[in-house]
Amino acid sequence: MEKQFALAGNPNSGKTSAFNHLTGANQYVGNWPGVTIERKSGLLKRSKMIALQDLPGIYSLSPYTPEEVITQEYLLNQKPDAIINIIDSSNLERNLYLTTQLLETGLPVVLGMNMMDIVKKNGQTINLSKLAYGLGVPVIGMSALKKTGLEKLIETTQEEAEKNTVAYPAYDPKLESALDEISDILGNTVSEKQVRWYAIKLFEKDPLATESLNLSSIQKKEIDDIIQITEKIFDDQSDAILVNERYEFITRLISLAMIKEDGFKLNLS
Ligand code: GDP
Ligand code: K
Ligand code: MG
Repeated sequence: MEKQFALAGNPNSGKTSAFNHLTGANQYVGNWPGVTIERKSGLLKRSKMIALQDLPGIYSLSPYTPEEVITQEYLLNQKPDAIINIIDSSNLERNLYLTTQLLETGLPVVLGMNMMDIVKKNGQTINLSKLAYGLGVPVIGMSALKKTGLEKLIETTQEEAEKNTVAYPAYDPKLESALDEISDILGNTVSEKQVRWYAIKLFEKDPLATESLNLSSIQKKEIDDIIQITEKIFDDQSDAILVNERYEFITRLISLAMIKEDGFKLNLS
């Protein structure tokens, strides 16, 4: 059986550079259905049984830009065997925002920490083991420019795809209990692996997810009540609650994984 891995990440994180090294001449270039956004897929040089998909560059998985919608639909409906999240490690905080959402798709995720040559040149050190521990998924240092780490990245992704395990950030317990309640209301409307994704999207009042689920009016009412109560507790809008929680998770991760050198305080913003 052929396996399908997808490269996802911010624009200019190095996805296409990695894709080109990994697939070589085994590439197919077309367009995504209905849009003029280029679609590149190919077979891995090291195994023709693994297809690689180069997804459009995005900063988040929202329903607003065609690139975000393409990526979201591909991940949720085509369900690749694993996501390779290519990170510009010299812009860790910004890049990890998308990571929190990729983890919530219910697919196995491996982080390809790209641009490690730049991190090194800047005199920064990222503790990859601690980052992996904090995220709950493998984190592989690499440089698509210097062609380092790519073999290990693919080997690790193959292992994760076999195991098919998922990990996702845990947020404030008050938010978590709202998400649990929404998950209960969803029941088996969605698969077990995707229930967290949809619970979060419904909590954020994401129109794309809401439309796609075809909920009963009772389900909608119960979910609305949970959202209203939680907004009161946090004194904030539901979508803003999630954004804040994501950044708090990322801040904790970075303080765990970034090592300050030479007594200088790192400026990560
Ligand atoms: P994409 O938008 O994610 O597909 O990113 P690209 O693969 O097009 O890369 C964006 C830019 O970053 C290009 O100029 C690449 O040559 C450069 N680049 C990619 N990977 C690395 C890396 O590991 N180190 C350095 N220094 N530059 C890289
Ligand atoms: K680019
Ligand atoms: Mg590209």
